[in-house]
Amino acid sequence: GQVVRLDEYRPSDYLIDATHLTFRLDPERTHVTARLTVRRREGVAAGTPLSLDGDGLSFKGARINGEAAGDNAVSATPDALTINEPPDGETFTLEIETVVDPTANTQLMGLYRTSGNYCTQCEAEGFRRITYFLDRPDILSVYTVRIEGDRKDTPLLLSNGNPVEQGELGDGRHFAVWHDPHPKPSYLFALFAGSLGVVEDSFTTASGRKVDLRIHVEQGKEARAAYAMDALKRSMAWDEERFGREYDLDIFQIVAVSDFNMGAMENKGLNIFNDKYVLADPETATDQDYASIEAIIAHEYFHNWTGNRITCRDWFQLCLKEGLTVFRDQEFSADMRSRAVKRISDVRVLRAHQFPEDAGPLAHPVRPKTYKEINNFYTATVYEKGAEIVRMLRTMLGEAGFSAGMDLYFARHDGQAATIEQFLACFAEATDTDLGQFALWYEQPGTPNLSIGARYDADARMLTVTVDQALRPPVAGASSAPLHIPVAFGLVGPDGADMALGEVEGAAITQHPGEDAVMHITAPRHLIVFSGIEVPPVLSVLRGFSAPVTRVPHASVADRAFLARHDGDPFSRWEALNSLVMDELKAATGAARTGAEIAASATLTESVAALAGDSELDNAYRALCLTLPGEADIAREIGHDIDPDAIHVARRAISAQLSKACERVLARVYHELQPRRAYDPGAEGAGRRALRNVALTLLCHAAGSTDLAERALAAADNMTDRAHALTVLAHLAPDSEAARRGLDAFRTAFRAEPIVLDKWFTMQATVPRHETVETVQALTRAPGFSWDNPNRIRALVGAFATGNPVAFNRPDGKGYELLTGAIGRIDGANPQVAARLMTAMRSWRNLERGRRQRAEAAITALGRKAHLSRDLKDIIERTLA
Ligand code: B3K
Ligand code: ZN
Repeated sequence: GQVVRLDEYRPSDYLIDATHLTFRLDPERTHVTARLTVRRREGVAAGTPLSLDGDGLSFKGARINGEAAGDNAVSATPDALTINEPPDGETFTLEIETVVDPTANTQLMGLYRTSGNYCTQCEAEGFRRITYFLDRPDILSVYTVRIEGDRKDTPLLLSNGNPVEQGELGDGRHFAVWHDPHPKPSYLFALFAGSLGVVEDSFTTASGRKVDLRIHVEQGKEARAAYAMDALKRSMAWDEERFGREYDLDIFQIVAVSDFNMGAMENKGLNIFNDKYVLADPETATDQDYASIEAIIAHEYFHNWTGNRITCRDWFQLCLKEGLTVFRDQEFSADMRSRAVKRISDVRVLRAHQFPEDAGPLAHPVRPKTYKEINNFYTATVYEKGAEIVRMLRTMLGEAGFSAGMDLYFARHDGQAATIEQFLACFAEATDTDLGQFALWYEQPGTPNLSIGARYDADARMLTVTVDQALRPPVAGASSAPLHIPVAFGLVGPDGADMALGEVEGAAITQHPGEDAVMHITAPRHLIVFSGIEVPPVLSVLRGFSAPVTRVPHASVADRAFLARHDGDPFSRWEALNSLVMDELKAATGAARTGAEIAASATLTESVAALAGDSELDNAYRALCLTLPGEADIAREIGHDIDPDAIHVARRAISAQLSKACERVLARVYHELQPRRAYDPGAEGAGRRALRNVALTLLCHAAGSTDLAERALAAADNMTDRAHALTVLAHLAPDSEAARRGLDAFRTAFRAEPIVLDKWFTMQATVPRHETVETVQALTRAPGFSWDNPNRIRALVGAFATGNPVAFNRPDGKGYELLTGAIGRIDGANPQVAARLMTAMRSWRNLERGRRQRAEAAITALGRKAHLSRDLKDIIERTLA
C-alpha cells in the first residue's frame, strides 16, 4: 500500500471556491452533479493538470466553462479524474456528473442507505465516493446543495447550512436547496434524506441570534430525544460561557441513524449520530448511556469551532481538532457533573485504551508522521492522549494563560486549516512561554515512566525528591528525548492539610492562583530540594493526573493509606487507594499461578471501608473507590507473560475478601440508598445508583450467592438497575435458572429495540468463563443479530474480544479464531469495522507463551487470506511487525 508522509505535505495547485451539488436521489442510481468554481493558486503555471480524487465512481461526463469536455481534455477512472489541460484563466467552472449506488454501499462511507433512508459519512475520505473532488481538509469551499427526491419516501431533504428554497417537481418528487455560507472542507459535507420524526426547540445565543434546533429520530421515538436536546442546549450555553464561542447558523440539526461506523459526526450544522448516542429514556438507557449521550452531543457541537471554523491542514493534524475537542467535552461533563469523578473515569479510560496502544505494536505519535489508511488513526492516542496534551497546557499555563492562548487561536485561525505548530504558537505567544520541548509530546510515541523518590531529613529540615523519567518500553526506532512533564503536587502535612513549600531548588516550580503547584520535569533526572520543612510531609504527586505517564509508586503502603484518607486532591486520594489495590491484585495473581494462598491486607480492607463509609464524599466518588481495577487493567500492569485465568481467580478472591471485610458498610450503603424518588438521569441520582449497584456486586461476592441480585432484578424500575442486576446474575451464576429466566425476560421485553437488545448480547458475551466462546458463536445465529450492523457486531463480537479476557484468551485459541473468523467475514462489506475489531489483538505479545503462539497463528492465518481491505491489512501488518 501507499504511504502518506507528513513531511511531503504540499499545498494544492488548485482551490475550489464554490461547490454546487445537485443530487437526484434513487436507491440504486443516484445522479450527482458537481459544479465547481476552480481557482489556480497564485504562482502555479497556467495549464498545470488538475487531478481530482475519486473512489469507485462511475463517471458520466464533464463540462469545462460550460462546454462538454472532449475525450482528450479529461481522463477518468473510478479513482481519479484528471483535467489534462485546464483553461488559462485564473478561475474556471468544472461540472462533473457521476452516478452512485447507495444501496450497494455496505462500507457506510459516502452516500448509503440505512433503514430505507439516505445518509452520508465523509470523514475522512468518503466525499470522493460521491463525486470527484480535491478531497483534502485544506480545500475550503462554500457549498450550495440541491436535493431532489421522492416526496413520499423522502419527505425530509437535509444538508448543511441554512435552508434557502424548497418546492414540488411533479410526478411525486420534490426538492430542497441548502446553502452553507461558511467555507468548509469536503469531509464536513452531509446529506440526509428520508422519513423521520422530529423534536424541535430553539436557543438564543448571547448576541441574540435565535437558532432553530431540530433532532430527527425514528418516528414514535421522539420522546427519547428529549435528553439529547437538553444536552445540546446546555452545550451551546457552556461554549459561550467557558470559551466565548457562539453558534453561527440559523439552524442546528441532528439526525439519528441505526447504521453508523462510529459514534457521531460533526458535519457543519447537520450532525449525524449513531442512534445509540441520541435515544434515551429511563426504561431503555442506563446512567452510563445518558452520560455518553451528554458527552457526545457536546463533543460534536464543540467541533463547530474546534474542527469546523478552524479545521486541519492535513490528516496528520487530526489531534488539532480531536484532542482539543475531547478536552472540551471532558471539561463540559466535569462542569455538569462531579469534576473528580469525571477525571477519574477519564483516566481509567486513558489507561485502559491509550496506554496499551502506546505500549504495543500499534503505537504512534499523537501527530503521526506516516499512514497507509487514515481511518486507522482515529485512535485513543490521537483522541485521548491528544486531550491530555491540551490539559497539560492548561495545567502549565493556568486557567488565565490557557484562555488567553485559546482566544488568540480562535482570533488568528478562524476560517483556516491549521497545524499543531500554529496551535502551540498561540499559547507560547499569549503567555510568553517556551513550548519547544513540550511540543515533543506530539512527536514521540510511548508512555513515559516516572520514578519518584522522597526522603525527609529531620535535622536539616529538608525534603529531597528525586524524579527520573524514562520511556518504557522504548518504542523501536523512536527517539526518546526527555519530555517536559508538568507534575502537579503538594506536601501533605500530618493533619492532612497542604504545607507551605518553602525554598525549592532543582526544578522550576510554578503556581497559579487557586491552583496546585507544578514542578516542571524537563531533564532525565531531577534532584529537588525543599528546605525549611519543619515536620515530615507526605509527597502527593501527579495531582489530577497532571501528565499521561506511568509511575512506580514512591510512597510506602502506610503513606499511601494516609493519602487515601487525607490528600486534598480527590484524584490523588482515589489514586493512592487504587495503587494499593493494584499491588495486592498483582501479588494475588502470582499466588494464583503457583497455588499459594491469596489474602487481602488489613490496611487495604480498612482503607476501602473508610472511603466506602464516608458519607461526606459524594456517592459516585465512593462508587469509584469501591470499583476494583478490571482484569484488563491488572494484565496491563503486569505487562508480560500474562495468564488471564490467574488474573480472574485472583481478582475474584480479593474481591470476595474485601467485600467480606466491608460487608457491614456495604449492607448499610445498599439499604440506605434504596430508591425513593422517580428516576432522574442527573448526577445525583446516577451517583446513588452507582454506589448502590457496586455495593450489590460486592455483597454478592461476599455472600457467594446471587440472591440479592435476583431480588434487585425483580425490583428494578429502570434500565440502570435492571441491566446491572441481570449482569451480576448472568456473570456469577450463568447456569442458574434465575439467570436464564432473567435473560429470556429481557429479550422478550426488548426484542423490537435493537440498541437495547445490544445490552443483552453484551451481558452474555462477557460472562467470564471458557464456555462463552460457544455462547457467542450461537448468539451470532440468534434472532436480532446481524453481521451488517456495526452496533450489533460491536455489542457481541467487540464486547467478547475487548471485555472478556478469560474467554477471549481461552488457552486452546478458540477465542482468537472466533474473532479472526468474524473479521474475515466482515471485511469485504465493511473494512473500517473489521480493522477496528482487529485492534483487540494488539497486546498479543504480552501473553504467556501458549496463548501467544495461538494468537499469532490466528492473526497470521487471517493475514494470508486473499482480498483483504487496505484498512485491515494495515492493522495486521503493524500488529505482527
Ligand atoms: N470526527 C468524527 C470521526 C470520524 C471518523 C472517521 N473514520 C467523530 C468525532 O470525532 O467527533
Ligand atoms: Zn471528534
